[in-house]
Amino acid sequence: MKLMMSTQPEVKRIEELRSLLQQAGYAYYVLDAPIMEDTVYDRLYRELQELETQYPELITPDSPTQRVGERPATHFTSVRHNIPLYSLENAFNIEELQSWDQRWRRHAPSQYNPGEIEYVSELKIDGAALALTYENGFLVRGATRGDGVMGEDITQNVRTIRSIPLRLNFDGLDNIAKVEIRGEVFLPLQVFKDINQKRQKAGEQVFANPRNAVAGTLRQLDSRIVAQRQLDFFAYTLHITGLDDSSIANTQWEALELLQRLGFRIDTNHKLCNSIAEVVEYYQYWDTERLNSPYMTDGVVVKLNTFKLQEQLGFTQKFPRWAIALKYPAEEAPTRVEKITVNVGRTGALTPLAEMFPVQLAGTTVSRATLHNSDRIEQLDIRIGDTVIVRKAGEIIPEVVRVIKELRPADTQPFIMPSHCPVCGQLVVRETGEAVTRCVNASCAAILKGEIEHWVSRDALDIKGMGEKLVHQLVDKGLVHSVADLYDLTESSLCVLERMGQKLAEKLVNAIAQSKNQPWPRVLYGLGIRHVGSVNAQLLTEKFTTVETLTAAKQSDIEGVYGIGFQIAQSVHQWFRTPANQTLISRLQAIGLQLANSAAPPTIGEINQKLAGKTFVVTGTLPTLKRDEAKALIQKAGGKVTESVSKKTDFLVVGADAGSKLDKAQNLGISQLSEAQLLTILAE
Ligand code: 0OX
Repeated sequence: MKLMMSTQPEVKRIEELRSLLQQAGYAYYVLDAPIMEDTVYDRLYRELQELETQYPELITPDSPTQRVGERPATHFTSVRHNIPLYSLENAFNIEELQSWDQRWRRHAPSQYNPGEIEYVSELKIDGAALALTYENGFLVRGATRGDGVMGEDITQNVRTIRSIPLRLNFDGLDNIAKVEIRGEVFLPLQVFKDINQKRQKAGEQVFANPRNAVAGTLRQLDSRIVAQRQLDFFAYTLHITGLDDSSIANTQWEALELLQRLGFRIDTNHKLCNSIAEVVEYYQYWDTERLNSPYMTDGVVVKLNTFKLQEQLGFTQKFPRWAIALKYPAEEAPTRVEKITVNVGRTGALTPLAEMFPVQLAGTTVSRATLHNSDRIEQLDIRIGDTVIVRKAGEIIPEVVRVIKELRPADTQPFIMPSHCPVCGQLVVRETGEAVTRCVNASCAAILKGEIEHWVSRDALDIKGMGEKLVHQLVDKGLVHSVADLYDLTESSLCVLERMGQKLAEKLVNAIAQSKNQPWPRVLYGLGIRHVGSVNAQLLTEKFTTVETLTAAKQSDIEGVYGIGFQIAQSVHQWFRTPANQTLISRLQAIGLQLANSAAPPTIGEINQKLAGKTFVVTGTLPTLKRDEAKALIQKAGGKVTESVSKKTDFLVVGADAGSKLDKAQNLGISQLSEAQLLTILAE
């Protein structure tokens, strides 16, 4: 890349792009009210990236392109918190909440009128606490709680969280030299579910709950992986240094408002309560309502509202006296294990499942729970016939927490992992040092079904209409013995299946044929190589742009890819060394699947001339662009911009409060475009 000296227009354009992207990111991730389409965002982002590559001296730490680090960290350093991060005292029932309310009053100065106390009730988000330091408005540090005194510096990972501003919105607040913001990092339940689904498909261990997934993600050394996980953040408190912050916020209520002004997301379900009875009402309301929430909550945090009172009360050894967490009871229930069955997954792993007498938990009926592997069964000492406690919270897979040994009947049966695969009958293998027992028969129907389900799944070849039932039928009827056989299916061969009409068969054959256009990273992911999820597939295909180069690669070459560790490299290398897999690749190649990256997408320069020959007039106040910015975008794309509307005008770009130009354009029947439409055309 040839580096050049920047000139005024480039400086201006870079600033313009940054501001646009920051506004769009804020609207999307904090306000949850997008102002531009993804394609437009991507296009503007790419333009900024290209300009910054040309003029690296213009890169600033708050640029939206600077969220993901260049290279993985080797370790995290320990950092001392300027102000300790206290944890919260827990109350497990309303009596304990009331007793806290009595207790803090004994420490309060006498001028407080007991009847005039305000509490702020907040939902207790189940994630990980995070301390963010901003200096002169810029994010300089993100640290975990650790033991409350020392935490870990995870700034590189924190920067990838899109709802955390890299620069504060200092509208009228620019005298804040240093501020520490605290809050909770969490994973929305849907994202958590998707991550686990992908991990399961990639043969990786699933996270037990969103909190573990957050903790595991924040500890990732590779910030590119963190960026993929879509962590989110709610701020709940702030400490300003070097300024009498009481002038800005005197109460927790005002602090939450201030955090929003500074550009943070807060959980807006908080409520100002005037009595403990109101707090209890809030707690009871959210006990059921929280089941509809898109993120996990495990209680209510109650805080005394005024900072003055908080200061006067101070802290005990461990907790603030002015706050408490009132927890919801965990969703647990006793039931009986009726039998233990064994499921065989795509990777051949045998997973024992407890089949239980159905119980109601977290609003659903639970009759099955994973027991993970035989070690886990041994640890918990579960026997068929035992009464056990099962737990389920939100979307989490139910799990057996413990056995109630006191209730164990005399005739319980221990579980013995089968020596042969329950599906194909072949001997199973448990390698030394591994917890998992596997079927290693490559033509086992269970493995084959899993492989095909994975191949057709949304993130892989995305073959619409190929559900689990259909895949099972195809394998059971012997129509498909490998993913490559899908491409030999015809309408007539499909018509032998149950409930398969001519129309549906035709649709499926088309969908299968369409999948030949799916790009190389998806195909690689679809192969279902252990440890190769969609992120790793993307990373690998960036370096190995063809299947030939990946097949020929040494294990050390694969390990040399940014983000790919020893275990993944070994798995990929072995996969391509296996003769049966090489045969599969040859067949897929002959079928015409994309086993190489196609030419790079056109650059901005190449697609720029799309408005050539068209004349535009811009009028009114546009939602995000200044009129000059819109004009510059049009001109850059080859369009001509004039000041007045005439018969020669092709399009009028209209914003709010447009005046006579709009009237004239309407009279002349000239097409009108909103800003969003213009940006879409530019991005298409
Ligand atoms: C939460 C949460 C945690 C501030 C000082 C002591 C506790 N998990 O949602 N902590 C706090 O407050 C801190 N608020 C919350 N909402």
